[in-house]
This record gives sequence, C-alpha cells and structure tokens, in this order.
Amino acid sequence: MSGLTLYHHKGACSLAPLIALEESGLDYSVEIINLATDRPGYLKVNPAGKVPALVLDGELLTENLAILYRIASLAPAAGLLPSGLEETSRTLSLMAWFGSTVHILRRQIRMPLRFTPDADAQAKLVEAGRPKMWEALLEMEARLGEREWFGGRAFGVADGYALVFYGWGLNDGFPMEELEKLTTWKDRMLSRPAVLHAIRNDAGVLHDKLEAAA
Ligand SMILES: N[C@@H](CCC(=O)N[C@@H](CS)C(=O)NCC(=O)O)C(=O)O
Repeated sequence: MSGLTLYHHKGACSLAPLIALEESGLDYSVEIINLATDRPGYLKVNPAGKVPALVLDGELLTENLAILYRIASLAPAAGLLPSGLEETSRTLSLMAWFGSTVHILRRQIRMPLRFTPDADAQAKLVEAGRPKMWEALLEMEARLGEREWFGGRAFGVADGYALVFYGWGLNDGFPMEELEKLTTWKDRMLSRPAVLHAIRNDAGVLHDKLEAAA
C-alpha cells in the first residue's frame, strides 16, 4: 500500500488525526472501519485492533500522540505544532495527558468490561469514574484558560484531539455548556471549514452531537 491512509471508526478518537489530516493539506485517504464487525480483517492492518492507525507507504504507526506529531511534521507549512521548544513540549505534554488519563477515564465509564468481567464491579467503575471524568473536563477548561487554542498561539493538532473529548462529553450527558471557555473554543473550532469537513466525514455520533450543540 502506498501513500497515507488513516483507519478510522466513526465517533472514535481517530477523529483527532482525521481533523489534523484535513487541516494539513496533505493527500490522504481514510478507511472507515467498524470495530465491531470488521475486526478480523482489521487485525491484519493493526494487530492491536485499535484506531487510529496511520499507514504511511506501508509503515504502520499507532497511538494518537505519535500520529498527530507525524502529521504535523509532514506538513510544516500548516503550523499544526507550535515552533518553540517550550510551547511544543507543553503541547506534547497536554496530548500525552489526553491519551494516558482523559481517554482512560472515558474507557472506564463507557467500556468498564475492559477492566473487569464482574457486572457489579463494572457498575462501581462507572459510578466512580463519572465524577473523575467531569474533573478532567474541568481541568481541560482550566488548561485552555484565556487562550484561544490548546495548541499554542494558533490552531494545532492538540485542538483536534481536545474536540474528541468535548464531543464525548456531550455524548455522555455531561453539562458541557457549563464549561464556558471550552464551549466558546468548540464554536471557534466549528467555524473552521477543515474541522467541519472532518466531523461531517466522520458522520458518527460526535458529528451529530457537536453540530447540534453549535
Ligand atoms: N492509546 C491509543 C488508544 C486508542 C484506542 O483505545 N482507540 C479506541 C477507539 S477511541 C479503540 O480502538 N478501541 C477498540 C478496542 O479497544 O478494542 C491512542 O491514543 O491512539
């Protein structure tokens, strides 16, 4: 396989690289897969069975942080990562937190089966996880602060990644409108044609929720 191909499941965290690719101006193709039904075939592409996966001229790259870094590096003119060492490190730190903490809390409240087969324990994981997920969303609001973009002075790959969690927050019934700075930022995101194009291409649940909240 040649070129740049993103494997995406609708409504999943692979929306982040979909937004990044659309903003990058790079030529790419997207393979929309259904993790529930296409898993056996997809395991041949990505043995871990997860999205996102980016295939670059036959090379498989996984993990949002690395994929977003790679896309930003392939399209330097698009300015998807800040240029200074300090801001770049801060953005990488933020995206590592998204992947290691916020995403895992979301898994705890949406896929507790991944943690334990015990139904009672699953219910407890969800109950204990929801307030922690809300705290993480509050922390996202605080980390954005007065800035217009998560990625530094301009839009960047961290913004596309953050939008996944905003969409999941809506989807999971959190009162996202109470997060005023994040909500203003989300509207700013939706005013970008490439972001809108990506979420309409996604055509999954995040698309519906984000556009309904516009
Ligand atoms: N650490 C990975 C997490 C990827 C991940 O868990 N993706 C979810 C979709 S949001 C997935 O593929 N889940 C299917 C599974 O766990 O089998 C990353 O940041 O790329």
